[in-house]
Amino acid sequence: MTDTTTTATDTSEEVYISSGGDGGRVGGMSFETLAVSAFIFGIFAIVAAIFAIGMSARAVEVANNGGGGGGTEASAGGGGGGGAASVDVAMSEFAFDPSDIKVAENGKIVLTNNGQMEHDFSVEGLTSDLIKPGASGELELKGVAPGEYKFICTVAGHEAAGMKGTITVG
Ligand SMILES: [Cu+2]
Repeated sequence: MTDTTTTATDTSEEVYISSGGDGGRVGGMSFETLAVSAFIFGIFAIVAAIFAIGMSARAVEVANNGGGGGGTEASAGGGGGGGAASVDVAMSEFAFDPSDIKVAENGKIVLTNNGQMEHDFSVEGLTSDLIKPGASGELELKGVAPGEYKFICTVAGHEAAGMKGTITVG
């Protein structure tokens, strides 16, 4: 009895496999249901994907807006600070600190003498007063065109000893 049932089942399976069409209807109910479920699931997946793409597009927009704002702030800061309007420079024996300076066009150098000797600051024919040890002074760079220049201390021997540097105006 049991063997017969098993055989019958085997037979129907064989029919299903071999004929396809008939088997599809008989044993295929669950198969069709699976197919429909997979199809529906697929549609949901596509909708979800489109939604996700839309969300990421918005995220990109927000990021771009944020970046744009940041860029505006950066350029605003850069306008005043490709070189700052005022740059502090310390002097000593025998160096300027910093020796690589960036200053805005028509800006000024604020000098502080931390050394034991008098020093000055000279660039493009403009020279500060001699600044005594412990004192401070300024050199306004009015009329100096944007560009890169060498600056020095004009006291005899100081440039050769190291009191020189590069200044970028603009
Ligand atoms: Cu000097």
